[in-house]
Amino acid sequence: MTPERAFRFTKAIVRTPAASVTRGLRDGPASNPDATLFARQHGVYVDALEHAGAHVISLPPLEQYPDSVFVEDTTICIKDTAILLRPGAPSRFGEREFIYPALKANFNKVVDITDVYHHDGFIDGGDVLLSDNHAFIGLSARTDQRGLNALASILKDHEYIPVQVETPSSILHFKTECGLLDSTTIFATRKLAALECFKGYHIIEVPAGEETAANIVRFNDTVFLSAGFPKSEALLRNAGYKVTTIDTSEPAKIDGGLSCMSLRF
Ligand code: CIR
Repeated sequence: MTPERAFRFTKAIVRTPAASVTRGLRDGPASNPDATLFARQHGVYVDALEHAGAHVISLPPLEQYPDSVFVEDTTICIKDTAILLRPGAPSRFGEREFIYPALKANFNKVVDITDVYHHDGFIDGGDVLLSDNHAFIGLSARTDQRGLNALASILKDHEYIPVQVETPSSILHFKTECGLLDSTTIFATRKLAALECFKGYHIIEVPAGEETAANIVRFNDTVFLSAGFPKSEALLRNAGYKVTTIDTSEPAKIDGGLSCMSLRF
């Protein structure tokens, strides 16, 4: 197993937000995102990935899929292998076929999770947190037991130890409230930390009231943090991390954050 494989990357795949992003799925009654501002924030995100060392592969917008900017939910990337998932929201299922060509072009091997036990379960990438050794997979409204089992069986072949977690029902995706800071440290809300699933890891708890900050991205030496969370920013900087803040006000209106807007490998 390659040390630091969970955050040493050279490439990222993103998809330009479509104008239809204003109709993205959301849990609550949040107002529609502003498509122009969303695109601007997405541009800043792409620049930050490049600055952190990514060669960014940018895919064209898909108007028929308002949530397709959130590419993370379609795929798990592990070195030279991509695992094509079965997203759990009916309106997003078709995103699979549009990410597939980019996976074929950029990975040595693409495994379609559908082929594992010919299963018909569901799983979103937002429910999967990979460290160097563990694959934490959260059951959620988008990820069921069959989807989880299929992914776990594939990941075992890539030297990951699967850890099944019950995501509290108030949380959309497991990673909505946690993220990897380094090989042994996880940033997690109190609610997720209380599940005691991160045994053996050091947890830095997201300051109360800043739970939305939990969805970070570690890319090489940089930790991306959503802007507007001063306690989290100070906490991470004081812990020695190099932090870049990015405004995610528009993705947040449709339950999106930082990790969901890219595939990193
Ligand atoms: C959805 O509900 O599917 C999108 N509006 C948000 C997806 C966010 N994805 C993620 O956190 N991995």
